[in-house]
This record gives sequence, C-alpha cells and structure tokens, in this order.
Amino acid sequence: MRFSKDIEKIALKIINGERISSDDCLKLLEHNNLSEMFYLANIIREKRYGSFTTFSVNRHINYSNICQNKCLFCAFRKEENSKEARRLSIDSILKIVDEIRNYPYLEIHITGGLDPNFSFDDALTLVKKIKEIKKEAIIKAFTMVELDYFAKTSGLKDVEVLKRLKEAGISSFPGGGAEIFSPRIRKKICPLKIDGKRWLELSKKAHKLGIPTNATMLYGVGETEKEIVQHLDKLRSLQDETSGFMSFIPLLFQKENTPLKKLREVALAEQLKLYAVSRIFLDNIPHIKNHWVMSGLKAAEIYQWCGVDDLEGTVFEERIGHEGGAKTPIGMTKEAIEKIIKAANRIPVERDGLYNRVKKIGAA
Ligand code: V47
Repeated sequence: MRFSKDIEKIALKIINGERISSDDCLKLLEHNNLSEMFYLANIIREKRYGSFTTFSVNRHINYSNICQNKCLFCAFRKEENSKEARRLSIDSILKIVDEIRNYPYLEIHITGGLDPNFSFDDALTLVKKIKEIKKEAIIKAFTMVELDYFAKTSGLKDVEVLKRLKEAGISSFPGGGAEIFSPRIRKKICPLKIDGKRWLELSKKAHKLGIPTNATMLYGVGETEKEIVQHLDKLRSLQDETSGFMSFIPLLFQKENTPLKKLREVALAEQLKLYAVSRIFLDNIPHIKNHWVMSGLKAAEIYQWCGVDDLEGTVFEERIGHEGGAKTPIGMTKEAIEKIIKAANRIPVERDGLYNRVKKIGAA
C-alpha cells in the first residue's frame, strides 16, 4: 500500500513493529485518509489475534445510582431523595447472581455511584457472598473512583482497601471513571470527581498487587485531539511500568438527559479513526474493546476491522448508557453477539473475565 506523504514515515514504523511517538499519534488523529489508518491498525490486530474476536458472557449490576459526584455527563446518577433513586440491597443482588449461577464462565461487573449508604464493608460482604454462591465467578467490580471513596470513607490506606477486596474475591477492576484526563475538560464535566492523576495512582497500586484492570476514555465531551493523545500517553506510560491493563475501552458520550446535550455529534468516521489510532498507539495494552452499548451494533461490526479484537459481553442489564439515550439493547444473548462478530467476517471466541479463552481452538 502506498501511504500519503505526511504519514509515510509513521506508517513504516508501524509496519516494522516500532513504537510511535505522541507527535506521530497526533498526526494520525489529524490525518484524513481512513483506509490507511484502518489498514495499519488491522495489521497489528491480525498479527495478535488473527480473525478471532473475543467476548464474555457477563452481567452488569449497578448497586446504586445515588452519587455524590455530580458529573454533568452522567444521566445515570440521581439525588438520594429523587423518585428514580435506586439502591439495591445486598440480598437483591445475590438473588440476581443466584438466577445466573449455572452459567459456566461468568463475569460479574459491579459498579455504582458514590453512595454514602453503601459502605466499604458492604462492598466486601457483597463480593464474599457472591463467591459463596458461585466460587468460580470472575468478579470485576468498583472503579478507581469508588475505590478512592472506599479509602476515604473507611479511613483505610489504598493498599489495604485493594488487598481486602482481593482477599474477598475480586478478580479485576473495571475501567470506568477515567473519563478524559484533561484537567480543562474535567473542570467542565466532572469537577468533583478525582483527577486523572489519582485514577492512575490507584490503577498503579492495583497492578502492583497483581490485580488487573481496564482503562476507558470518555470522548465526545469537547476534548481536542491533543487531549486524546495526552490521555492515551498517560495510559501507555503506566502500562510500561506495570503491564496491569487488560483492555482499553473508548466510551462514546451519550448526551440525552444531560446538560451537555449541545455538544457536537462525533462523526462515525472520527469514532472509527479513534479506535484505529488507539490500537496503533497503545502497543502495550493487549486488547481494544468495543462497548457496543455506546457505539451501536452496526458500528460494532466495522470496529473489528479498525483494531478492535474484543466486544463487550452480554451485559444484561445496562443502565448507564441507556439513561443517556443509548438506542442499543440493554443486553444481548451470546448468540446475538456471535452474530455481530460473524457478520464482520470474524470468528467469535468466548472468553472468561480474565481473557482466557473458554474453548481451546488453536493459536490465533
Ligand atoms: O464510569 C457515564 C461512563 C462508565 C456516560 O471495564 C458514560 O470492562 C457515555 O466503564 N455516555 C461506565 N459514557 C462504563 C464502563 C465500562 C463499560 C463496559 C466495560 C467496562 C470494563 C467498563 O461510563 C462510567 C463513565 O466513565 N459514562 N455516563 C454517558 N452518558
């Protein structure tokens, strides 16, 4: 393939397996020839995973939508005294887990708001009791934002919070709450939330204790391309130190029912480019995951040719994106996810919550 003059050198680096710089990354984000970008991202994707796209059977559970962080992008959060405030009791969460206990490789994804009536002890009890119901369930629970809140409200040191959750049975931490690290944007969209530095600090502490995590980036919230590169660069630098991130998940902002409704739509072409460039730049993060809830099901097909090797799982039931107006289903069957993967001429492979393939099917 002949590349445009302005990215020729960068393309050569990528083809030769060399790392690209932040400046290169910015150039790619500013470059308009999508087919070149997809081609380059796909080389990396196929070198690692061939034609396989993984997914997990998972269940998202939001224990509470009551949150003290009044993030402007979040349509999910409610005030304690609102009619729509919803805090699940530990027993009702256990009932949900009990209903799905027979599924063999199950990932349970638990997050909630910063709810003063959900304590760190509640979190530990919940995790322990889920493990009593289903010992082999992989529990991915509590974002860095919730972990910070647990540390503050319990008075325990970060490491103690992380260790206790690990002992209780947590396998990993989800990637939410990172938003976009840019202080300029955070000031506008989530002024009360922990800053990017703290999010990274807690991720690092989790990794050092051997707990893998994911990383997200919320986009479509007024960020510049430079701010995207800065976000990716911070993730890549931490990953160089710890190797603790399993996947990177871009999250397209769903703006309904939020005061940020007037922000411009992100064109599909820009979304696809972002995934491709993330795959290229984040050479040390194994997986690029598409959260189909936010991006849409049709786009989920194309992403698999723009660097994505992993689709978010069956999810049922999703609430965060849907409160923001997402038009996708609130959950999908395993067969429906496999259909999306096959529609893209990729091969579906079920994985567990730690990226182990459920059936051995030979090397990718
Ligand atoms: O933390 C909130 C973001 C996150 C909106 O780790 C929004 O495997 C878009 O982190 N529009 C929750 N995004 C989702 C998340 C996630 C999803 C799937 C898999 C994993 C994983 C993590 O969604 C929140 C916040 O960053 N968010 N509101 C919105 N209106």
